[in-house]
Amino acid sequence: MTTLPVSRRTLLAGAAFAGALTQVRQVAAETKAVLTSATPSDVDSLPRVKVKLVDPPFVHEHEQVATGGPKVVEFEITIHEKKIKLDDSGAEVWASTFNGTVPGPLMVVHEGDYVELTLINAPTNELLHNIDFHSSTGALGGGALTQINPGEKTILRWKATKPGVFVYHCAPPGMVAWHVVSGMNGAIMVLPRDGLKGRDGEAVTYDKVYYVGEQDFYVPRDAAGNWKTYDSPGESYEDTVAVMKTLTPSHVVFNGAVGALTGDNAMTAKVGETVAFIHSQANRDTRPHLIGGHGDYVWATGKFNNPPERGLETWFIPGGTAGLMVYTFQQPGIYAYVNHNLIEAFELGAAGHVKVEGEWNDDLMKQILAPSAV
Ligand SMILES: [Cu+2]
Repeated sequence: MTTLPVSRRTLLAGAAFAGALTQVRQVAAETKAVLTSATPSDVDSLPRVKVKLVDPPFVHEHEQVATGGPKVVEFEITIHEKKIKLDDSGAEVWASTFNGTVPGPLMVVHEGDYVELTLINAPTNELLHNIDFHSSTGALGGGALTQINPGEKTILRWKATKPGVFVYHCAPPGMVAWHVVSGMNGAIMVLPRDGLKGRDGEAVTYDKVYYVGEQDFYVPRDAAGNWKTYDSPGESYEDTVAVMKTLTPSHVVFNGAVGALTGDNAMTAKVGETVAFIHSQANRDTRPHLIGGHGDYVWATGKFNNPPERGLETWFIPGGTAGLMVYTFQQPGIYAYVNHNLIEAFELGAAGHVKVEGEWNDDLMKQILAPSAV
């Protein structure tokens, strides 16, 4: 790691925003006092489960219908700042990551469970980080209680009271946008205890689940139009913010890079299998679409107290939101799963593949005449 001058490093750690920081810390202290006094004393007697997180697009093992009562679900995430390659043209970015991946890992709990996250800021990092869970209540989503410098850790517990899929992201005072578009976001799914339900109360279950995290990146170019590269996250800060302010991303990708979910990395399914796709975008609006398929059940804004929409072609997910789509595949083949702003999909990278095996159904589609001369 390049050593930064102290003044620069301090700035990057957020101390230049001392006013805001002090304010946030005060809020944090007050909130902590309230939280402590209001915390039910029986949380300590609840069963505890330790969950090992896995890298997206995969999701850790979980029950769809909860057995037993509420639990304390323990997760551990280490924050790593690392250089990642975005494509084959030399574009790279100093990503800030939860657990080393963009997006961070998907967590799954049930409504009424307590999430207990140990958050570690790796000592090799240079920036202050924290975590804001959209699914939690109070203290800037936990952001005010979790600010940690490199080499520090913190433990946050919050009760999952709202069922749905929700974004989480880093939100350090004064630098929220930069951390989020440096890849520091992920999602959590809070399932209803009795599982997902359709509009008529029917059970909606899935055979497998994938987590697609869409990310906009803003890589600066030099005067000749070549991608600029940097020795540390801090060195890239000013140039990157300048590009961010154009609101024009250089890349819009799934799971951290162009091609992260295509070819050998494609998602897979079988005909007859029901697949849940969780899709998050922490910063920008998006519109997922499965080319050749549909959204059988779609919670576009991801909140399970609302009934799902049925049979959609494309669904809209506002920036700062995670959504869920459930589809039963009916035909084999390679499906493209895209952001249906097709410029973002095919020119900037927001496309993945689902490789589906099984029997072709002629009733649903049949080529009556292969392309031939008139
Ligand atoms: Cu951060």
